Amino acid sequence: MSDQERTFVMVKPDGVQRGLVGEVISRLERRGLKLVGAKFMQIDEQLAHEHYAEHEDKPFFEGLVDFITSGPVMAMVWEGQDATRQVRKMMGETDPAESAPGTIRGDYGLDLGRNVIHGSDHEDPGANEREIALFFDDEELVEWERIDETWLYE
Ligand code: DAT
Ligand code: MG
Repeated sequence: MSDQERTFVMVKPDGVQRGLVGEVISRLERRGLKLVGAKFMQIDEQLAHEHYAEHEDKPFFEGLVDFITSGPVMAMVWEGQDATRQVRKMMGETDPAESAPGTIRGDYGLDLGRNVIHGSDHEDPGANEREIALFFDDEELVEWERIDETWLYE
């Protein structure tokens, strides 16, 4: 059970509208990742700006904020070995059109601005912890053991 970490994952408004919340959760569960927090919510303007602060100066920023606040999202925290990087691999590339079949974006998206899922950036150290803290209070996260943990980890 080394390298256990938590990562922030969100089914975006397009994924929610298209009924993909269960599909995303199933894939992460089956992989062996553990759900430790979940919140079905609507993101307001301020939270959207904080969450996407790194993109503030990009030309697509306004459209991104409009999109992420346009409907409910499923915000979640998932835990597991190397969780941040593994979730990113399961997501595919930022652009669904460049994402391999078998990845979430490669299976469920076609357009860069409608890419179904957010996951913390594994190349940005601390991004996972920052995003978790932005969306969840400590007491909203649950510590528990999956019954199959001894079969998931050597
Ligand atoms: P990722 O979501 O893969 O971490 P990112 O952090 O670079 O990608 O960008 C955040 C989101 O912004 C991304 O999911 C979709 C949108 N986006 C990124 N680049 C874009 C672009 N060139 N045009 C339009 N939207 C873009
Ligand atoms: Mg990112």
